[in-house]
Amino acid sequence: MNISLLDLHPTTRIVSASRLTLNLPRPPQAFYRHGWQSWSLTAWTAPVPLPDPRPTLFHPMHIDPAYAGEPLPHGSWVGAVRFEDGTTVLLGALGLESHVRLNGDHLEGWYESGEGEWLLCVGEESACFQEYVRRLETSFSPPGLRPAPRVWCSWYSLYTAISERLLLSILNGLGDLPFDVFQIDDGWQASIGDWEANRKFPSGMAALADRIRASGRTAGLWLAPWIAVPSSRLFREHPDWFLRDERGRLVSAGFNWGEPLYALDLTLPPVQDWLFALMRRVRSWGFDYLKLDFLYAGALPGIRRGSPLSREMAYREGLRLLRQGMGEDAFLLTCGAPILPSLGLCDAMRVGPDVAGIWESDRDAVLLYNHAMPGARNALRTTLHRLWLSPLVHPDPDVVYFSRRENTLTAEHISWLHEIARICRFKATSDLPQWLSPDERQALRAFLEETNQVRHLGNYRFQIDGRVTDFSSVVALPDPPHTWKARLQAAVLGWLGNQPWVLRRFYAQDQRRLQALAERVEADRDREDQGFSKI
Ligand code: 9PG
Repeated sequence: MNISLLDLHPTTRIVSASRLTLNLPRPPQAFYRHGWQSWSLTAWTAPVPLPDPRPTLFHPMHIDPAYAGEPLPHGSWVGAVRFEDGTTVLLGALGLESHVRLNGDHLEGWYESGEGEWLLCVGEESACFQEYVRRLETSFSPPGLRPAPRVWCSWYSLYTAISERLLLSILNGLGDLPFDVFQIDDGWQASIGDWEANRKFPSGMAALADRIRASGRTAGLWLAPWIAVPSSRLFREHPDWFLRDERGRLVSAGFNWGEPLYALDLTLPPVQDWLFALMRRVRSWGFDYLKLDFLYAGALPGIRRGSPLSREMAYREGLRLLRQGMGEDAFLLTCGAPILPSLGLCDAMRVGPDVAGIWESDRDAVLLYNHAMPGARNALRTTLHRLWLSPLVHPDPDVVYFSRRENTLTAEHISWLHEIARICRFKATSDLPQWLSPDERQALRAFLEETNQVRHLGNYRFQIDGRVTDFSSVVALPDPPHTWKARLQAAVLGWLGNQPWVLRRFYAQDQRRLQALAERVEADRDREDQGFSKI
């Protein structure tokens, strides 16, 4: 179907088409590219192709791997263009497996198969996105949103170096700080795929959930239920449960924890039974807040042997099953999650890559042109471009810091993180109580207690409790490497990043660093256990 902008009267229209081309009056000034899953880059960019992020081994974790190598500026489900006078044209699908790209002065949309509905909207940027989210609401009928809890999450201070002993001392150290949820992240499980307590949790997960609940908080737990590493018992016992391609080869879900990742085939009945039982089990341990991660694995391209569902439909049915297993009363935060197929089934969704105690890594941002890697700037950039989702799901911008330990962020960076959490109304931190000075602890308490008045002033400007915060300088993207020297460096780094032995060495190094960190924290604990500052 071919539509000229001049035909767009009124300025909002719904059309059904498998492919659609919108003829623009002239090439636009900027293109809004919407990344596939939580961590994928989402931003207004120049209307030109951008390099795919490197290393390519990470593609399943960072972009929609089905569209790696797409030469034109491209996005998942929705795309928009902006002209010099600020006029925005949005093309947004109301169904799954749909894509938008900019081809000169044509904005093109297509469904991977069959046809579906599209919203076409011309006008002011925020009005167009508001209209889009209003239409999505009808398609994905989300339940009423319950308030987002205030979360203490173990990841961003201890990473995998958690243990029952350390977590209990932290729980104690948090005292009466107003956290609703105490969430245990990666590091408790026997393996990725084997969701049982490891040796560092000798009393078992139910006992720990009991202790958390006894402190008056909801117990939260992280799992990545749809992936496994080859060394896990799950993978060794059930290699036939994993997604394969048309030649019978395992489909890659990326590489992490020093190993390749593989994805479960969610359409297989034994996999479904196993997943349902897993959700029942973690609820029976006492965890009522679940952070389910690496969910993109459920929608990777592959041959699904249980039913002929398309990839995002298989994802959605898989998520529905997890939801049924955990029950409507659990709070579900999805992470690493394809955005549209998750709507209506989760309470909150990570809408950007991971925050980290660094602003931006030159290696990742410039040489690897990867904006999905952990870092405060990457997290802020993508989150800022997904705030329009907020009527349908709580956007989780990831944690904020109050402690300055193990952290190179400036006061301004830290304040931006605080402000985005206020805008999203989703407040979380991983700060260790023993690392907080009395002033920092007081500031954290005030942050958690306050309710905020937020008004969007346009572009990247917000009025929050009477002050104006402008994120304009955050969102810019660096130029892709262009000198021959930078291109060569990028190629070498990209190659190295694709070598499992290199990644294993980095992982081993990281593990040693984390071990040392855990020992330091344990030592602090022993020294300070007697007297946490109580404010
Ligand atoms: C636990 C973490 C935390 C975090 C999640 C997720 O390789 N990667 O691209 C990659 C991206 C994100 C990531 C891990 C690896 O973090 O977002 O909050 O739960 O898993 O492992």
